[in-house]
Amino acid sequence: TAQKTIALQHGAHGVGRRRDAAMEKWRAYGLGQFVHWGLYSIPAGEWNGKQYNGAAEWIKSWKEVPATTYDSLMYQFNPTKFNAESWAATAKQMGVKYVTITTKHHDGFCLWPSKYTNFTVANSPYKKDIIGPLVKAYDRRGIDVILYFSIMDWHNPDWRYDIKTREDSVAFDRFKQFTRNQLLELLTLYPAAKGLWFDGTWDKSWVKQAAFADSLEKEMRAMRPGLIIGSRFRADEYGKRHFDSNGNMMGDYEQGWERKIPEKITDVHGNDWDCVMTVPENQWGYSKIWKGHIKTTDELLEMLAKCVSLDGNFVLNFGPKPDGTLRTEELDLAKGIGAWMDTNSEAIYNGEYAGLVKQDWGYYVKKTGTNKIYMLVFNVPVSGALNVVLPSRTAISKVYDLGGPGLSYVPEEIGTSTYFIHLKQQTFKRPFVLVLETADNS
Ligand code: JFZ
Repeated sequence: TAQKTIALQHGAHGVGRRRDAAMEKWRAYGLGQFVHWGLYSIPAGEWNGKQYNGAAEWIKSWKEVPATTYDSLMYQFNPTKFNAESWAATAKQMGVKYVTITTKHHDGFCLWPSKYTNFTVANSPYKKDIIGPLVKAYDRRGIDVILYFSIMDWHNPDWRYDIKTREDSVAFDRFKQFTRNQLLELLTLYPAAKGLWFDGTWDKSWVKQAAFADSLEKEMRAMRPGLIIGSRFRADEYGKRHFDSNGNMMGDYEQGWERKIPEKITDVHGNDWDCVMTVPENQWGYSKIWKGHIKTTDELLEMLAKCVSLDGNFVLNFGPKPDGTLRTEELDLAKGIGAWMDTNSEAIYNGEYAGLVKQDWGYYVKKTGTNKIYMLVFNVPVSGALNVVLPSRTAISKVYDLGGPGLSYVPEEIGTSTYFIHLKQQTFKRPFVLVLETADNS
């Protein structure tokens, strides 16, 4: 059924994937890192001995926490063990290709010395810029940096959740200028940053700013050709977010896959997307106690495989401690993922949806321009036989394991372009990758 298209001034400005070099590079990343760091790492999910039930980075919003007491945590922010190079080295070893760093979360505290507010690192005992050294350290290692920025700002007195009075509107106009100033400041200070990751854009006050947000987005893009902005920045003039009133995505990639992964390729509508994921259920900032299920290396690898197999990137969150170091659990996961990537990253970088019928053993990934199909195997059947169904007239010419030089298989053709790959008799303790080299046999 044909939908009527309505004229929009502030909807999507392009339909379909961006094909410039910056976005092609983003699409090929596969694996990324998220970093949530700010004043909230100091209380770490606890206030006066009581456990906060929500996410640690939201603790300021808890009724137990007086706003001014929270804001005075600035005078305790002194991460003497912070070393940008060592964070970047961990990320590099893990195999990530991009990192998204919180420059300012909802609490409004800036990890860079913004000249538009006093609520920044410059006025903490630490005094120094955090963002600059991180951008430099990651960029130097070939890891692209994206700046996370929360529009919602609990510290700025001009922030409003909605605009109901004349006074609200005057205050929010000041807030819009403040937001613009900070964003242009970030782009000016950190020319190496490749994109902006927006958050805190769901309140009515901001949703009503279609014209302002649209023009600000244009201004930022003009300032930084190739700049990457997700779908969580602005709404159209009817207040539609992510997708405009005609159903077209606003921004360069879909930012709605938060702690969830699509099931099938049609769920992503041909758009670029990434999934951001926490290690425990829902903690982004450092939380002393991790309640509930803690994801393991192999579970995270399976999520990575699934994302790449459906044309997305997978981004794992880290919540550094107030002293500037990473917690052991996260360091261990980084190491585990990195060790697997050392062997298997060929199946992740540049990986794409393979267009094959999904099988129960795991996920297919292909690479355009090659004759290779990767099988990322997470569930080995008791029979040891992995089923592969290729398009008709496609034959397998070679099968080998990325992890075992010389470990190859002779597939059994059980039907037209349908095969069993009989695994050698052994127990499989870790996920592995088989490469299928294909040939046209028409
Ligand atoms: C937001 C933040 O509130 C949170 O603290 C964290 O920074 C996370 C990455 O982003 O939380 C959200 C935002 C959007 C959704 C869920 C949580 N969403 O669209 O489902």
